[in-house]
Amino acid sequence: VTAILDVAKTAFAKQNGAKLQPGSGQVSLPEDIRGKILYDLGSKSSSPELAYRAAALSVRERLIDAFNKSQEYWSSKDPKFAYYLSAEFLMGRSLTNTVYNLGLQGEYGAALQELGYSLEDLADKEQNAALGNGGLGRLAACFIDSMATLDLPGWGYGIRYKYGMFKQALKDGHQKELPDIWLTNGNPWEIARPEITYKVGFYGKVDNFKWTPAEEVIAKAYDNPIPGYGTATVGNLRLWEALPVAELDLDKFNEGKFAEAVEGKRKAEDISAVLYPNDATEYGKELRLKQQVFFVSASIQDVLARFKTKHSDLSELPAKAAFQMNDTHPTIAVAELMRLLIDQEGLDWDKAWGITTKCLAFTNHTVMPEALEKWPVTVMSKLLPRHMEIIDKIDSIWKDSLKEKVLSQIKSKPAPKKAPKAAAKPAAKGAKAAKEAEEPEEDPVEEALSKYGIIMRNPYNKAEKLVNMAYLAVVGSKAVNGVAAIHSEIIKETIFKDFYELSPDKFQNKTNGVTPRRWLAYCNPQLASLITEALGSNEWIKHADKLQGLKKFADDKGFQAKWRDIKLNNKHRLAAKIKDVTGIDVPTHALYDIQIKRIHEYKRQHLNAFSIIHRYLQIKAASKEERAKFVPRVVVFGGKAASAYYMAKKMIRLITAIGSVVNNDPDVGDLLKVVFLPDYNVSLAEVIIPAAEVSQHISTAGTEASGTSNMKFQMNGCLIIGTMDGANVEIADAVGKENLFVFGVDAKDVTRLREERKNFKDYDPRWTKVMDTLLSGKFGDKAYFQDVVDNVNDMTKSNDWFLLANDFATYMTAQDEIDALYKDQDEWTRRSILYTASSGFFSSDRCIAQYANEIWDVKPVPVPAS
Ligand code: Z15
Repeated sequence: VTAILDVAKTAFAKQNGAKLQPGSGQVSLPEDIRGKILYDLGSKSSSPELAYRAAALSVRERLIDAFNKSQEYWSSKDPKFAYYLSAEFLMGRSLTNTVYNLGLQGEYGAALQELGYSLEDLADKEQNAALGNGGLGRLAACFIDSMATLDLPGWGYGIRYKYGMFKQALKDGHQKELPDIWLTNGNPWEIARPEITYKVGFYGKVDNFKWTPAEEVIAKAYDNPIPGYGTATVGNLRLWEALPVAELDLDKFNEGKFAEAVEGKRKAEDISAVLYPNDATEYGKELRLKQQVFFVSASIQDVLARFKTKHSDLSELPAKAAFQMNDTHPTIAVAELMRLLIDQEGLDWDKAWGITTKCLAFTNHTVMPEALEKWPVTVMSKLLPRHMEIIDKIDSIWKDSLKEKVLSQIKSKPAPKKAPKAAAKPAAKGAKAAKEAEEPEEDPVEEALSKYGIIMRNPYNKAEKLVNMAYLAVVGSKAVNGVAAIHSEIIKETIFKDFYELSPDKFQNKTNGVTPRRWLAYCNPQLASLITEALGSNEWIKHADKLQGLKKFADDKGFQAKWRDIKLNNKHRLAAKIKDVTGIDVPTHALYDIQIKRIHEYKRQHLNAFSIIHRYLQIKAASKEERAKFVPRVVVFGGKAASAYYMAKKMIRLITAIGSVVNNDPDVGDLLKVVFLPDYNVSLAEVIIPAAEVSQHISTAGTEASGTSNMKFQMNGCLIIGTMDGANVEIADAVGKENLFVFGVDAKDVTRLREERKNFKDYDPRWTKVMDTLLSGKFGDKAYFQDVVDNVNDMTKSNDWFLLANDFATYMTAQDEIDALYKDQDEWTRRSILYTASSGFFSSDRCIAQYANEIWDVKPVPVPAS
């Protein structure tokens, strides 16, 4: 068959003139690209945009060849696969990554040069695939890169959003959201699979365990090949698009009601239309739950369908498939796998439960209560009546299994005397009091069991019941993990304490990682060359531990000078970018200080902003001679605020307001520049991170699960100012804590401090000055910033939940240490080299190898070359 196809291909190509295959030596690469411009894009002239698309189409063919080989090979070997279920994959651009991973940079570089272009210039024309919000989505992208690189049979599964993460513009210093229309010119990196479709149902009735959905949609597959580095393996990211079962309602159409005739189509397509732009904040909308079931159901159906082409006994499923649930978003998988096994495959409950709990694993990414999804039972029963029935049963069997334990606990402890409720709350009035009075007295066993309940009462509205998705995931999974050592400890002590005590062995840690390909080798090519030269090989790109070998160069003055030169070149590149998008001139001799991440109170960009105000006041107060001693700084911010996040949007305005005063004050000049780069995304990060000299990871201890940009900065030799939070703790262990600028309270003290703050009086005078300046109107509309200040500075209105005032003094000390150290460029550079040298642990290759060994039990199956 292959031979016939080859003959047919060549015959067709000959007829077609330009369609000769580049790999076959029949046509040169520049000719191939020219042919694509002419025949695929239909243009007789070229432009960078057209050349990008033509080059991408050319690369696509080679990628597909390798992809088909890999998938056929894996299929023939039938190994166990890992399936990474994630509502988000923040891929960024693909051209450079694909060309480099396939080892084609030489060929394509030369071909494009012949056509008058460079790969780098064309790469810039590609739209970012922004199908994710931030850390969680980018982590999923790094993970599938590592799976392919490690030859691990595995696929990602997610949603092909028509509109990804919104584009951020600044209007008068305020965030403005614009739609991300990324598919208009087509997407050369995907392969549509019209023949791979599944139905997903919603609403309707359950009659004697049989569900008849009232609405159905089609999930259509799109494959996105994921090339590994230094291997023939090409993995897959399969994304689902929602389509109507019928294009048109013919009855309505024939009645002449054309708008109504397409109503159903629009409703179906809505499901994969937009990414919810919330990072670790509330969702709560029915459409969001619909998206979740939509992609989870299609993915599991797809896996079962493939499994059944080779096996008939479903009890073998756990030996062939591991599903990793990325946060609570895909956790409806617990109920959906049960439903498919029972309702479609005819298994009994116990057998289905045995299989489900061996196949699924769950990663938690946050302890922030607003991000731990809890769906009202009313919403779930309406949209997913059969799933709700299954969850009810899981919950009751689960609690039954704990009854004896709870009973013995009750017997061993004297029952606490209950004060009569009405008398104990003299102040309770009106509706609230009525509700509490109506509350039925709980049976003590039921009450003791309630803390384990998957179905729980809404603590703010006791009449409402909620499905706690994280608890459903914990009960339905064989393993539960956090994403950094400290975070994995915290979840065992807080949100999952009761579950941890019941099954301690279920709980694991998998410290996050990032791909050293995109985040060092490709985004920082000069540093990559220097590293390869120093280490004598480029093996570090695949074995990041080898970066350790740089340690012996840390004190080498000649090496330090080369290292610094490259940083300076990268700063020039960033300065040009800043000039290009904001018009601001920033000096390249200044210290580049960066904070890029989603805007959130817990990440405390406003703490950074307050310290800038302090710095500004210091400069203003200084004499000419004193000013000469200041270390010039460029402070760069980037990040999006969730559209409905009021305070985050004010934080952006705070930064831009400070920038417009500081950047235009002649007293300040080059000593301080404050830049907010709009529309922070993956490709902007690839320019910013290599140029960074210090980066800020300053969340209130205990709030940032891990952070992953901290690892990217570390890899690129950027020093870190940070709290003992998330992966900062492990980075400090690796680099040596004394080489970071560490400040702030410890996670274990946070709860106590929040309590104590009710009487907080101990304000640092610098802090008070900053607050006064903000309220003086120095940075524009003082009324606008009143509630920003109130939130952190007025204990009668708020209790400074994220402890900014509390951490301010130690933060300022750490800032002073930065300035002092920057004056000693040799020591600064020595540390910078040490950061990169000790970043190997934070490769996603290490992280994914741990998932594969410690959770999935998936083994590498290397695809033979050619
Ligand atoms: C998100 O980006 C993260 C957690 C979430 O629960 C959601 Cl909904 C989105 C982030 C964490 O905030 C960050 O600390 C972590 O590094 C990242 O996930 C990847 O684990």
